[in-house]
Amino acid sequence: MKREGTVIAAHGRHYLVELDGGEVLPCFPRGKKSEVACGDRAAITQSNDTQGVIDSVLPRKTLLYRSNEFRQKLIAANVTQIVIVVATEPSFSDDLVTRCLVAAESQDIPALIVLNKCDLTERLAFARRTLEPFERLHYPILNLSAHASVEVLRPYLSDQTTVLVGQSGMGKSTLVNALIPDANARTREISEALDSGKHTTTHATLYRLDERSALIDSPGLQEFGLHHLSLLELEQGFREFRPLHGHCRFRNCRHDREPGCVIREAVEAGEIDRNRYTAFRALSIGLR
Ligand SMILES: Nc1nc2c(ncn2[C@@H]2O[C@H](COP(=O)(O)OP(=O)(O)OP(=O)(O)O)[C@@H](O)[C@H]2O)c(=O)[nH]1
Ligand SMILES: [Mg+2]
Ligand SMILES: [Zn+2]
Repeated sequence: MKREGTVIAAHGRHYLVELDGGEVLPCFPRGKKSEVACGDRAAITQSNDTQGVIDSVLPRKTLLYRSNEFRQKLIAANVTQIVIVVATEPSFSDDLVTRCLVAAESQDIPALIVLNKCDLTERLAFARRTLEPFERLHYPILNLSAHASVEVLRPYLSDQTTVLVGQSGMGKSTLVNALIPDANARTREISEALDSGKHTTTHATLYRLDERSALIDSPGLQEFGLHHLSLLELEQGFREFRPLHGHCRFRNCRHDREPGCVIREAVEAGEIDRNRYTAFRALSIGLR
């Protein structure tokens, strides 16, 4: 029987598809290459009561993914919003935050940053300082503690399909459980009890907040390669570069050491954050 549904869990070649109507069916992709992401809409053939085959993925509104020179890894499809989760402890990489933001900007997906574990006050001031450059760029930043209350985040999630991304241990799954009490997302406590590795969440899962809102939990990121972007897309991903676009002396300026580069001038003048510029330079290597 031909059906359609939403991919609510993607684990290697194993998928869970929530059929329109509500029931959940384990599915496998047709063919060897599986390019199906959590959040995808899929056309499936239901083989029997307990299994189906994904015939095709319906056109995506957005696709969030990362890539290195060899391959790409899908994170989530059809999301309308990205929440980058960082925490007071363990410390987080501002470079990774920038990469997540560039990926979001390149797909025109609005992003916000959650600083979690604000109950751990010792490193709170340091974490806030690290986030200042993003605040100056007008990315919304919410301070909260998933252990105390997540209510400041809830209004942002309504009518959205939101994906939580970030490094391992930041508290993404804890946030999911706080927002959706019957989600039962596996958090570090549970994996420590089961003694299973460092990354607690091993695959992306979509949870329903209500009829029109969903939340996707994703595995912790250690790196976020953006090899699939062109130099122009990368540049557009840095929102503070946009007003300067086209103003460098050379039209094909890579904003490295070219004379008359307005981006470099803005860095020297303190108008563009130096760490952001360094991140841009690192990401631009090899891009055309
Ligand atoms: N003190 C404190 N600890 C928290 C808070 N939120 C989460 N934690 C703890 O942080 C640890 C990691 O939480 P997880 O939710 O498993 O982190 P994750 O981001 O899902 O990690 P991965 O699945 O590996 O990507 C757990 O021990 C949580 O209890 C918080 O607000 N305050
Ligand atoms: Mg997790
Ligand atoms: Zn330039």
